[in-house]
Amino acid sequence: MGGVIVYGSPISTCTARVLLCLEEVGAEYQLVPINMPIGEHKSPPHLARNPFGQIPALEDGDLVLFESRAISKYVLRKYKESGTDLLKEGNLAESAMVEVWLEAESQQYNPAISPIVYQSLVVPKMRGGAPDQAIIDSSLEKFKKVLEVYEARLSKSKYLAGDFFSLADLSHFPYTRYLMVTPYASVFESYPHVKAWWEDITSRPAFKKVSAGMLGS
Ligand code: GS8
Repeated sequence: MGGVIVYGSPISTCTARVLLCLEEVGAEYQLVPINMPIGEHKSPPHLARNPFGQIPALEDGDLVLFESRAISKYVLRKYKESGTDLLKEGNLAESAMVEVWLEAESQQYNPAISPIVYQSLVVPKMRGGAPDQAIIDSSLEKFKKVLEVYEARLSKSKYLAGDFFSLADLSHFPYTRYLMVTPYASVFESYPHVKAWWEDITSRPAFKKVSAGMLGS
């Protein structure tokens, strides 16, 4: 089988980010499952791919990459001939806006949303524990402040970086997809432009395909 190799798991948020990029550009790829419950991500062969012992990693011949956002950019650049341009690198201002909202995703949105998902989904379903409501509540407050900024932005442009779909939008998918199967999905109801944006991006075929491999489908 040709194409690039992704080491990860279809249920993992960061793996899903990379799979979405591969699906968007229509690339040929192979997903090699890493069995996290038995600690395969900390095994020497995987540590050789990702020294932090995390998933995903991507292998393309001799090139081995980790960090899902960096892998995503590599995939989009490698397959730019596909005609799917999610980085807008031919335009200085547009590509800068893609970077701005990609940073907003990793530095603002992700730190606020991920504890909500972890506490209300991962802890009860995968760790057999009870969610810490104090963490959920404080993260929800933080997340609502982030959503106010997103609501203002999305009332001015259809997508985050401008009136074009980009990696910045795509990158928000994995954690938001899991928020939507928690009791806190209704938080989007108070932000109509954010809700419309979410409905738009989740109607893309690549999103439907990757979503089907995640938990709670
Ligand atoms: C984070 C990877 C990560 O947290 C990236 O690739 O974007 N910044 C990195 N991976 C998680 C699975 S969530 O998709 C992981 O491997 N966790 C196991 C661990 O940290 O031991």
